[in-house]
Amino acid sequence: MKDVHVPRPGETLSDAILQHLKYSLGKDAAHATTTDWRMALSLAIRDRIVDPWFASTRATYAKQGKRVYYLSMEFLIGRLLEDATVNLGLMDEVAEFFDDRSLDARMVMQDEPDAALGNGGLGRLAACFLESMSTVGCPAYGYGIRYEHGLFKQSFEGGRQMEAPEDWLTEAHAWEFERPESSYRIGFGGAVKVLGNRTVWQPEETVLARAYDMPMIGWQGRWANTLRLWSARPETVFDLDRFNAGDYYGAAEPEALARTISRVLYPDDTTEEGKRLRLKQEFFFTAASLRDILRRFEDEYDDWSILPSKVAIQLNDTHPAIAGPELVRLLHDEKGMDFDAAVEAARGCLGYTNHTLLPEALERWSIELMRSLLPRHLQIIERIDAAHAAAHPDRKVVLIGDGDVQMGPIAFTMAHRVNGVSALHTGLMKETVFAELNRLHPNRIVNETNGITPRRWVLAANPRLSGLITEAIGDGWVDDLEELMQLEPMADDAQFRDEYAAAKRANKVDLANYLGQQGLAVDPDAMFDVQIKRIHEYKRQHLNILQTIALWQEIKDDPKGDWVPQVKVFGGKAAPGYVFAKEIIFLINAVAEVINNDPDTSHLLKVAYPANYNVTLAERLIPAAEVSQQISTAGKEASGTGNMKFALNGALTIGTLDGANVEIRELVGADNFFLFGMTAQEVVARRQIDDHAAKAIAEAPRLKRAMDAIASGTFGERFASITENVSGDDYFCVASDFADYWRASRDLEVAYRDQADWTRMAVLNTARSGWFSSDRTIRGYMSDIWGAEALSV
Ligand code: 26V
Repeated sequence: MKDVHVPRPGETLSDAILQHLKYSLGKDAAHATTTDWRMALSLAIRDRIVDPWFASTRATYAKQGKRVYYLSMEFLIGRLLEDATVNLGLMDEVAEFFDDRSLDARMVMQDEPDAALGNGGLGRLAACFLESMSTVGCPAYGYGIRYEHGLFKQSFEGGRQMEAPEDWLTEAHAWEFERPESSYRIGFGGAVKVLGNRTVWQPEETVLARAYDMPMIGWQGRWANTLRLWSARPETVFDLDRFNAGDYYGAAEPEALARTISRVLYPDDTTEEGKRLRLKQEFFFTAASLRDILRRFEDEYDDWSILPSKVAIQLNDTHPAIAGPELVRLLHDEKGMDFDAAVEAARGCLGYTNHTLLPEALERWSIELMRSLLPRHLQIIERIDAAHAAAHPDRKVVLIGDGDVQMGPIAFTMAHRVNGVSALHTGLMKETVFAELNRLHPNRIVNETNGITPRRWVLAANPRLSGLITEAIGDGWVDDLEELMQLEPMADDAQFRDEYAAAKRANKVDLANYLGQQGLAVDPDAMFDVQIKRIHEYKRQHLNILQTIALWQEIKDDPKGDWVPQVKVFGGKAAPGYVFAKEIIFLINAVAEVINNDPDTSHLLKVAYPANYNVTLAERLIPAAEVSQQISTAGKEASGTGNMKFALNGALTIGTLDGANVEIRELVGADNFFLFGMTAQEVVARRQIDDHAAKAIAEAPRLKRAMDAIASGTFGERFASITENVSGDDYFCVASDFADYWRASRDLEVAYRDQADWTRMAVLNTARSGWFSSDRTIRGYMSDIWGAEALSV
């Protein structure tokens, strides 16, 4: 997209939009489509970002301080126009502009493609961090991959998940600037040669990494950082000889092969798939980012030993963990630094965040794969492993073992700080996966509990609540979220509660209308209960649906009873290869089909499962939610971040003592949180009991009845894989937690009947959740891990 319009000083936003419509897009207002308006608005907003963006870069250079580089395979940024508009304080002006033309600003903004360059929590966290780093003035760059296709689009056919490719780049957007001058040659394979006293890697295959930059503007436009995404392209675009010989497909082959690397996001957040391509993607973006980082350093300094005082590199999970060996290779092989000094310098720069304890998600690569793609890195890893062994002769942990290169231990040994993402998770890291490494390096593991950006997740997503809060306590809360504490006394103020409840009710009406458009009528006065996240056994959507079936059965026994009408909302995608998760989706849809069409109960209980859950849908669901389902098997959810979004927006949590639920409960108060289930320790003990699931089912007649209904075909298919799993091995303890979950669910309903008290608890959730701002998290990383200072322009 060429921007041919140059903004003039003093030009109003509305002039700028019209100018762009005319001169950048070549359209006149009478014939402009929604996309034309959206692009004209985007360009006008973008013009207002460029100056603060340049000013931030200048301030960063002038200060010569430490810069932060956040390396992540995923950035689930969603739509950017609304974020940018809100952060520049231009929302009212934009709304007015479109009002005047009988257009709806929100609709215009929702025309933007939702960039789904991530799978779930880890990618969305990276996006919140980008926004917070800009808001607090942390000089930082995000580095990732410019996937042509983000996370697949989900639809349902006969209740089953279907996947279609996502295509965000085919739709126009205004946020990226191509940087052809920033291209690096990235190699794979080949051989390692020793030339004199130097070791040289001679790759056999190379691709180019080309940079695309997106500005990330912070609150009130105070600071803007850059998200730099790498796109893979061939060194030779085209094989002319093959073309001339009539081999047209063959002629295009080099291009197709190279581009494959940045073609598509891996849609799996638990298993290691497509290993070779995945490792290539990881090395591709990590190597390009490191070259860029060193190039910038070299422009300013000539002493490699000060690298750790100028550069902090954060590894978002092990996906960029090859950064350790690659940085050592660059410093030692290419810059001539002594090997041990290179290792020390690399470690001084690197930090590693762990996001999961699930064994199947811990990355390992076979030695053969590593040798064939990254032969020099394998040697470097062997040497680092040997040095570690020499320093700790009694150590059992190895970087290469069981035929595999172990990325977790590599990330750990190559980082000066390793962090978990909630207090519980960090504790479990110390006791389990990294127990020995923690003993050898006792001060390396730190905790940085996750957070979420209040600009997107309250201010932009929930304008009704935001307006009410600002009216009550001013707008300081937007960048100092703990100011929400001032709302606490208002929990006892009947008038404030009424206004708070009215905002929630209006959000529920919006959601009811949206679901209505999709063919599901729901009562906006029912209790809105929401579980949105990736579908996974440990997250236990099947526990929720079993409880829903049991509730439906009880209502059917006594349809005239005094029930709390409720809408159970599910949202989420399953990895395409994750058969059990897809079965859970099928079961939820099958149950919905029966319950929603049951004339005895459908006024009391509905199940909604809108397809294609993404950031945009989350922004719709969370403000309307009254109950937040956070029901993972304790010890399995590293943190969760949805749980924080719900609490801030005034939904009450029903949850286990898992991940950040623990901290949410401590902060909002145990009385304002519906706790159930076993602790992480109890789960481990429970699994030792023979037939624990069968025993639990024998003691929970409601669960038995719900399972029998499934098995007898009440919902069409019999879903044997699910019932057999829950009554058999039941690793995730669905059966053992069921009875207590049922109890807590009924407690919720009792509480819901007292609307004034419910609202009081909701207000307290909002008031006491300010600590979960990602601004707080980022400040924690800056002081505990990065040693970086905030700047301002
Ligand atoms: C692993 C893999 C394996 C190969 C294929 C692609 C892929 C993509 C992602 C992952 C790791 C996923 C780890 C993850 O997303 N963890 C989540 O991180 C959130 C942010 O810290 C946290 O709130 C969630 O509890 C945690 O599950």
